Amino acid sequence: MPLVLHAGSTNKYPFKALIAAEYSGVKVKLVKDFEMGVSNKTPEFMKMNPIGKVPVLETPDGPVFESNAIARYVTRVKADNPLYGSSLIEYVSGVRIVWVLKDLFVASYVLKFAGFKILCWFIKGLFGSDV
Ligand SMILES: N[C@@H](CCC(=O)N[C@@H](CS)C(=O)NCC(=O)O)C(=O)O
Repeated sequence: MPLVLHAGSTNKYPFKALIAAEYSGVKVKLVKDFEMGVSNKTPEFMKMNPIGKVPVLETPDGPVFESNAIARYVTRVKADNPLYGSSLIEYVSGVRIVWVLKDLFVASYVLKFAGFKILCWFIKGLFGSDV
């Protein structure tokens, strides 16, 4: 029986779980007729995720929310999944890439918004405060 994923079909977050499921050979299907802002505010949905956000995965172990947690759940459903690497060191290398990329992403995001101010401070430092 496929695991049921609650989210709209155009939402970016469930893609993580769907991609992980595809690579792992685990069956996951999107819930039918999901309507953002309606389906995720029903009492049944709020029981699965009290924050009311999607995606949520229904599993035999209970509901799982947060897209990265769902992707990991889906991946771990398959025993000895090669996505986890064939050894502990391979697994750690994979995890490390994720965190390095996340740090880079956060750094680039901060720079995008703070970059101009940092540049101004830098120029002021170089040429004095009249710039
Ligand atoms: N960190 C969460 C983010 C999920 C998220 O932001 N979901 C949005 C959809 S894009 C949502 O459900 N928003 C509805 C709401 O906040 O009421 C994850 O990765 O699952």
